[in-house]
Amino acid sequence: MKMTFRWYGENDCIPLNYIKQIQGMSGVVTAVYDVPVGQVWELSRLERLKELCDAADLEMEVIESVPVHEDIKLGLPTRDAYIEAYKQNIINCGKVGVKCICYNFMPVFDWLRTDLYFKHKDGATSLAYNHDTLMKLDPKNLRLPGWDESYTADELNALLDSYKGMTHEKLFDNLVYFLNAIMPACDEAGVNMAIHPDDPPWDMFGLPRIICKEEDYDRLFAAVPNMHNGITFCTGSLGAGRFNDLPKMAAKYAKRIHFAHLRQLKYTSDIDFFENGHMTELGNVDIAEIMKALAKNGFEGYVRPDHGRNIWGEDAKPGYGLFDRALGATYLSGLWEGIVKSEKEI
Ligand code: DNO
Repeated sequence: MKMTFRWYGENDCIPLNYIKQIQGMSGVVTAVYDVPVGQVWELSRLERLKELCDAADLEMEVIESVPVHEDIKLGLPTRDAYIEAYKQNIINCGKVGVKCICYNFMPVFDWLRTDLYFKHKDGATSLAYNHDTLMKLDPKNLRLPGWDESYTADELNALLDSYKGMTHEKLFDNLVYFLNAIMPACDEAGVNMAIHPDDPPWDMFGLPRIICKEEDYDRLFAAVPNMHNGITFCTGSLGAGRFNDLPKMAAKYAKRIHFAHLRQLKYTSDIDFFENGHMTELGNVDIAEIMKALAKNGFEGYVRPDHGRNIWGEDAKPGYGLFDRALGATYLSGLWEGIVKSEKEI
């Protein structure tokens, strides 16, 4: 297991040396953020990021994300050119020592939340999800931080229209087509692909979502068995689905889990939730059992503390402050050390 921390590049207000000061931190998870989706990232841009990480004595072995162009998800004739660009990105990432690329295959929208500043009694804030509130929103006017914000309202409308008639089966076929096409580049570059689950794991605004539950992974690995085809095991996304048994899934797929996002959430109804500090007792995700399942089943991937609360007056990007993610990282490293040591003693 390697503990990592998401870093939004040179514009991130959290400096690399602060990240290095978190005990047990091996490296950062980052990306080139200002190149439009579907284009090749210049090697020099990756080299620049790598130099900064080297200077801070942090590894840069995980990229989150290389986004997938919507034409690939839609299966349009133009997809092949975008796939070629994606392959070049994989090769370029490999050249600077990247070992794992996180991506998702959610149509149009990435993660969805209705409150970025949900207030806790102790003054902390965190992200929250309320289904009824979301259903009342107009998808054509939605914006959340961290998404691709480059669409104009007209472009977003046109994109939503182009998904009319898209089924789960077609979307899955388009994912398999994409993965089969890029696997040779992954083999050549020694890079693992780690698909992020749909967040939350159910259909949204009539758009199909296909990476939500155990059977979805079974189907994915049956279709593309190459071990470079793997998972970003996001406990917050999968955990929002009451139907998912996370420790069971972590054990079953431990060797396919190239990257784990460990995050806590607390249910407030059958479907709603808010995010919380990482400890197991603070929510419905059994972080301790998940770590145990990973450790016992040969997990060798990267971990990062996901979405923290905003605490101690920090004015941070929602979910991505320094303080609570640093606490999360040390909690997770402590759990891991305890599990590994007790395993050796048995
Ligand atoms: C949210 C993140 C996601 C994730 C992408 C991966 O905080 O976990 O935005 O980076 O879905 O492609």
